[in-house]
Formats: sequence, C-alpha cells, structure tokens
Amino acid sequence: MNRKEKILVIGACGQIGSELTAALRLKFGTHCVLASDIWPDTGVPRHMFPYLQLNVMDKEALSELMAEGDFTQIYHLAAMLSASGEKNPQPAWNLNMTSLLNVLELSVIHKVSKVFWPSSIAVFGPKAQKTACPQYEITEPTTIYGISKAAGELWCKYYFEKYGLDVRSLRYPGLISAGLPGGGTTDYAVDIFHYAVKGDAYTCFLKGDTKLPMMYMSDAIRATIELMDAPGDRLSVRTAYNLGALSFTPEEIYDTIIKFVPAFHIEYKPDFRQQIADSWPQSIDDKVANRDWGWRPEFDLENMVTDMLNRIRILTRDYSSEVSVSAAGSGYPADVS
Ligand code: AKB
Repeated sequence: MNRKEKILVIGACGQIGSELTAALRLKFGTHCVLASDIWPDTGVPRHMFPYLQLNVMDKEALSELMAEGDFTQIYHLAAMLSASGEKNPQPAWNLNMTSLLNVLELSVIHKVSKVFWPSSIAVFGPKAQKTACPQYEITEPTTIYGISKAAGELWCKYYFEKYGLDVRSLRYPGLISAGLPGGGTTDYAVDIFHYAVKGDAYTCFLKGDTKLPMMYMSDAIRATIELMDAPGDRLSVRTAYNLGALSFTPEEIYDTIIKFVPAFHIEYKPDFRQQIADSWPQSIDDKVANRDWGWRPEFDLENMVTDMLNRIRILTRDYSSEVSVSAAGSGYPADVS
C-alpha cells in the first residue's frame, strides 16, 4: 500500500520555495507539507504555516526532524546563488555542498522515497555550446555556485546508483517571479519589473545584449512537479535535466515591458556579474526532458511580462489610495490592470 505523502520543503521562504510550497499544498493538502527555513517563525508570513525554523547545516536537528516526521518526499532548495557565491566562495561551497550531503545521507537513513534538489544552467562554463546547449555538454563552470551544482549533480547520481535513493534534479535557468530572488546573476529580470511598476528608472547590471536562458516561475513549478510525478524507470538522467523555456536580453525584456509601461526607462552599468553571465549558455536544448517525461514550457515573453506586471501591481497595490489611482494615469493598457 502507498504511504500517504508527507513532504518537507527546506528553504521554503525563498523565491522557488514559497511558490513550490503553495503548489505542493494544493496537490497534497496543507498539512501534508511542512515548510522550513532558517528564519524564526515570528517573521514568517501566516500563509507559510505549518512552518518550522530549521538550519539545514545542523545535521543533528535535521536528523531528529526526519526521524519524527517520517517524510516521503524532501525538496531541498536552500543555496547561495552565483553572484553572492563569488563574493563569499567558501561559505557558498560550504552551504551548497554540506546541506546537500546532509539531506542525501539522512534521506537514505530515514528511508525517504523521493528527494528533489535544484541544479542550474550555471553547471556550464565558457567551453559549453552557447546556443541550444545540449544535455551532455562539457561542464566546466567558472563560478563557485556552478562548481557546487556540477559536483552536487554527481553526488545525486552517486546516491541513486549506490544507495537507490530516488533523487531527481533540474537545471533551472534564470527564474522570473513576482517574489524577489537574492544573489543571482539573472535577478535583473525580476528587479526590472518592480522598478517598472513603481515608476522608477532601472539600472541594469548586465549589458543590454546579454542573452540568457530564463523561465517563468509557473513553468518551473510545473516542471518540478511533473518530474517528481514521472515514473522512475522513465528517467534516463540522474544528474540533472536541462530545462529550457525562453531566452532574452535585457533590451528585449525592456522593449516588451514598455509596451505596457511606456514611460519606463533603463540604463546599463555592467558590473562583476557580466563575466558570470558571459560564461553561461544563451539557450538550452531540453530534448531529453521532453522525451523522458514530456516537458514543454508554456509561457512566452509577452505572456510572462503581462502576468508579472499584473501580479506585482496586485502585490504592491496601495488600497488606501485606490480611489485616486485611475487606469488612465497608471501607464497600463486595460488588459493589464
Ligand atoms: C543565478 O543567477 O545564480 C541563478 C541561476 C541561473 O541558477 N538564478
């Protein structure tokens, strides 16, 4: 008989975690999904509950929780991203690797059925093919984040082969959502929307023609759930699957945003993140994910921009001044208001 699913999300307050936790709760029921993160529960929004403060680096605390929780699935999302990782290489390596090794080892001990851990396009480096970067391409990353993801993928495969742990992974591109990311190189593609909605000019930290692989969060969440639902014998990749959706430059996303916010301005002041972006592919070939478990993205650039502007406007709406804000004065066409 199947065990009733009991799910632990580690890093649940982050950009992916907050949306994945909500999606898992819709699928399995709120009380079957425990959200956890490093933050004390006093600062965590009510909708994240049931919630537990957990430092994934504290192996003893994690082990106790797993012994009590009898979890069937774990989603381990806590990590330091590419730009923060370049500023703090050793803490990034330590967090990204030790936390993964804690989760893998304890998942075997506590007989967890399935584990999800995110990888990234950052596993690729300057030697990889720039366009339509294949699944089995050279992975020689030049960032600590990328090195930790490339090594982590191999650890996942090792645990699958050696201990039979059903660990699954995706190489996420830059993820775009109304919730803020932190410390990544692709973060500009989220920040830009918040500036556009506020009516402020945006200074982009990448050059205008820097093309990178990107994905709308609702596609990323659907991909994660579809991968976790796929029959194990269909999965030929036990490192991490390439996952493609969109590719665009800051100029292209700006040109799409100004269709809805004509007064919006951008300027370009590339910083150290330009070098990271230049080391990554511009687009991803995800044929293997499509063949193995039917992956197909849904959002194109225009749909994503429309949805993002809607969501951020709702999130940041000032209800006290509702009467004085007219659609005509807001800079949005009627279908985005
Ligand atoms: C980052 O920019 O570091 C991340 C990623 C591509 O994994 N968004």
